[in-house]
Amino acid sequence: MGFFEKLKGGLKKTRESLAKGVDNVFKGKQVNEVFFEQLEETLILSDVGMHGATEICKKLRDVAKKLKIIDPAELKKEFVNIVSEMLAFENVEMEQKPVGTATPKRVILVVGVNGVGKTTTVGKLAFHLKTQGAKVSVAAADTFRDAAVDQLEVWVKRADVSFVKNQTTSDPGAVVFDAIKDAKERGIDVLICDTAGRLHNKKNLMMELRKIGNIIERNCPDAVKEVFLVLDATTGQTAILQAREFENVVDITGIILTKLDGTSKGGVVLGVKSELDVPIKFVGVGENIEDLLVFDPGKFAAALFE
Ligand SMILES: Nc1nc2c(ncn2[C@@H]2O[C@H](COP(=O)(O)OP(=O)(O)OP(=O)(O)O)[C@@H](O)[C@H]2O)c(=O)[nH]1
Ligand SMILES: [Mg+2]
Repeated sequence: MGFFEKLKGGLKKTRESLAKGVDNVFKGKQVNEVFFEQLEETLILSDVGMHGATEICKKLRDVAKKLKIIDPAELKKEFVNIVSEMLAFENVEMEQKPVGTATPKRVILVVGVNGVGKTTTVGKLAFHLKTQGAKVSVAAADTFRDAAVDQLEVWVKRADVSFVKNQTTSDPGAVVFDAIKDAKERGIDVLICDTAGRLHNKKNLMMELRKIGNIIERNCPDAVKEVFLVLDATTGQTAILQAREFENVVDITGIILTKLDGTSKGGVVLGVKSELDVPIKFVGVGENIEDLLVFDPGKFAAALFE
């Protein structure tokens, strides 16, 4: 299956709700106040959120006025353009070149609350980067949940990449430290660190993440450091609230939105972009290793609305 078909397939439920609702509005007779009110309401009800819905409608109003469009069908194309422009982000960090000859060149910390799909995503991401030719290693820094290391190891085997674990320690920072050392010895390009989604309490979790971040900073000063926040699309607007909490603790460089395939709340993608100043880097559209897609704003908007 091609990239676009896969994306479209993953968005099936969202297409059935959000895209259908939007289509109905655009079937209206005339672009007027009622039209914009209906569009805004449809977007808000489809997890785009108040902020995103208002932004889209304001831009669309401006375009309609400027181009003197009164036929809704004609305005649809502009709507898709606005959505893809809104989702676009200037800095494509995955392509940013690391400085000097750092090893590892890139360290990715994967964070998020429990159950959102971190470990699965680490496996998929390792596979994706390996397929692109990178030498990848994965660190099992979820030392909290008993089965976490074994679960990750299954993914690492599937992806066929290096793995660093230490089941004798409960200190995730120690595992990351070991993994960095190992990565330097082996000449690893990208080190991906899985983390716990739950500790004894939220404060503990956030403090641990900050500590891990400091260890990476101190031991890999020249590497490109990324923090990917994993959000579960099925939780809709709650995902945005979670992101705000993590934003206070770590510098999130990208968002990975998982489980798009299982939800009609895919509209949250638009909300994420409009509410948080962080780019969406990947979307998860299934439970298999190749079910992680690089987020492409134009293709996403097209797959959803065309
Ligand atoms: N359908 C679907 N399921 C997914 C996707 N990503 C993850 N999952 C499922 O979500 C469940 C939780 O995934 P994990 O990777 O264990 O989540 P986690 O964030 O590591 O969980 P904790 O380690 O407990 O915090 C698993 O059953 C995954 O198969 C996705 O894109 N689509
Ligand atoms: Mg996990």
